[in-house]
Amino acid sequence: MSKDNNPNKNPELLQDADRRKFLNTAALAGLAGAGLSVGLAGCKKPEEAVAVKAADAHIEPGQLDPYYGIWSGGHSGEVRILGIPSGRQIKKLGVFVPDAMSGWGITNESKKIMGTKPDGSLLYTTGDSHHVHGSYANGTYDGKYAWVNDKIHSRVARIRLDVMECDKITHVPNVQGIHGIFPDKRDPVDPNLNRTTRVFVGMEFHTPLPNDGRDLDDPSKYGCLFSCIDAETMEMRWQCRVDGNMDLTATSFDGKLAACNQYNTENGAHLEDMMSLEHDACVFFHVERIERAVKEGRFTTIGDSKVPVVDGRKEANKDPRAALTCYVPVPKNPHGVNASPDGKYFICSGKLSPTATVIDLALVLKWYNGDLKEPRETVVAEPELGLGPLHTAFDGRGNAFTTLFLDSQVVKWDVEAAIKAFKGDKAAKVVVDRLDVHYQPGHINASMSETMEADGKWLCVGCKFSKDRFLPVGPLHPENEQIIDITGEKMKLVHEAPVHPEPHDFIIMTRDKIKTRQIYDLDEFPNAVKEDRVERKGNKVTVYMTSQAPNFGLREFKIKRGDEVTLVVTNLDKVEDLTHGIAIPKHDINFIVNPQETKSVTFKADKPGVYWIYCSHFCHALHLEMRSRMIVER
Ligand code: K7E
Ligand code: CUA
Ligand code: CA
Repeated sequence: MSKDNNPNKNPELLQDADRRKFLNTAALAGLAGAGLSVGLAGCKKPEEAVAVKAADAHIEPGQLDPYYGIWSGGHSGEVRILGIPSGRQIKKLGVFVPDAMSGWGITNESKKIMGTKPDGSLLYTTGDSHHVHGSYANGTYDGKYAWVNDKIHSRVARIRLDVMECDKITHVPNVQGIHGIFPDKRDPVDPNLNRTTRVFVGMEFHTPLPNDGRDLDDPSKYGCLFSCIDAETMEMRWQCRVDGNMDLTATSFDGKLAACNQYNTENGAHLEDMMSLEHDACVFFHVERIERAVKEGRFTTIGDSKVPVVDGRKEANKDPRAALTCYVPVPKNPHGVNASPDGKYFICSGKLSPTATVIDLALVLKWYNGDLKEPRETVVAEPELGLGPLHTAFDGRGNAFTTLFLDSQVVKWDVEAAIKAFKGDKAAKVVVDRLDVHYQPGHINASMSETMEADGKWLCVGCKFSKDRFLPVGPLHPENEQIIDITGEKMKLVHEAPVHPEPHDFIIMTRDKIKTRQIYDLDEFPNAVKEDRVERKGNKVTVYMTSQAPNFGLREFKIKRGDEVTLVVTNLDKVEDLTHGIAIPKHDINFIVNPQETKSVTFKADKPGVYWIYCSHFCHALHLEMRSRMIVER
């Protein structure tokens, strides 16, 4: 590629249709450093952008949004609950990181879920939440759970949607950088299990296996594992070793297949090595066969881990009729794999190729039957969409919506037309509409898009850069979640909202899917306080204290310097939203107790003096007066 053709220097080239294939050439290696940000130069000024008609998404004061949005928080480690289409943030959950407002990571109960070091402190105080997906029954959300992955520490968290709190976190062994996650939608064998029973996660970063100091500088010996977790117990079921890495994950509606797109089939350790091939892959997993292999003992284990590991590498899976995995070639460094709501296709975006690859799931099963020669024969369309395609959503009427990171656009395209065009039909009209978004979109999702009930109403686009869209707040800008009306032929941008960096992914479900609880049940907590009191065993002191607005059950209590104190608090209030906070100065304790809930903390009383335990959550006209005295004797 000559200098002038470098779109980094010459951004208008991005509009030139003949050059759109440029990312598909080996010359890309030369662009490596700056290439992926070229699109920034092509951003339009807001006044040139498609007209914004705010009324369409406006929710009147006092009105409820018709949809819940469940948003990941990226390196904030959180999950957020939004109302859609207003884009209003309703709740934030710490999940992988401490959050004083909710007491997440500060109470004994939350620490037990998050994991601790031998000294009782949190194992990790950072997280990187990427992908959120809900549990299924009968092909749609059942509103029971959502799962989210932590890329940095390879954890999978489950969120109970009735209380919108995390209730379990699984530390996936043997892996680094788990990225794609998806629950299955039904059991592959048992027709009675038409609901989620497993959660799959793909490993993005290949490492030595086990990663214990062996094979340090020999990437050819590194490996990646696809992991399966039991959705109910959250225990590991099995892992499957693959060639190459794994990025995003998708599952089929019949429960038979799971898949991950792969951008580094080269097994490269450096960026330019990861881009050397024109095709990477989408690797499919035959769930039933893998579980049969585990049952029959055809597995190994890695290091100290007892989790069965089956071999899904190409060499061991040459016979399609016995294969556990199928590698479908996809151009080039693809990103994103999404299941169409009709259950027929998985779509991988090309990222460095301007295409999306449509893979027919019935043909993948045919390949596993030995009825196809090559895995590539499962590809039924590969339309050219624009530069930097990443993620795809659906409207349930046969259209797909793909983000174009470099073009700063969403492209709406007709999947069946793309299939016709692939077969040679020159009249097929594949691209239906294009819309500029602001700017550089990553994830995209539509209302109910990941279910068979995709309703084609709202499309949300997670724009990675907001640039000039909001009041400037210093070098770091918020991200921009844009909301698009997709009920018509043309997309209509109707709303945008700044969000704290950086959500990666989100799902949008009708609000009737989720039934939330108003208050907890006292009996759910075995340690619920029935009577206010202080119990001492040696230097271990347990303080049992109730709260009922505007009083704590103990006006004061005395302990001795050096005591190990466990404070157990039960909130006896029975009114929803009547939450109390427990804050203890100089002891780094600050958490809330919801109505009829019990929480506890354990700490060392090492500073003699008087400490006012005060209510930190506004609860009552006498909220400021709601205090208890902790007296630490010397
Ligand atoms: Cu889902 Cu951001 Cu982890 Cu794509 S990734 S953009
Ligand atoms: Cu109790 Cu404020
Ligand atoms: Ca590659």
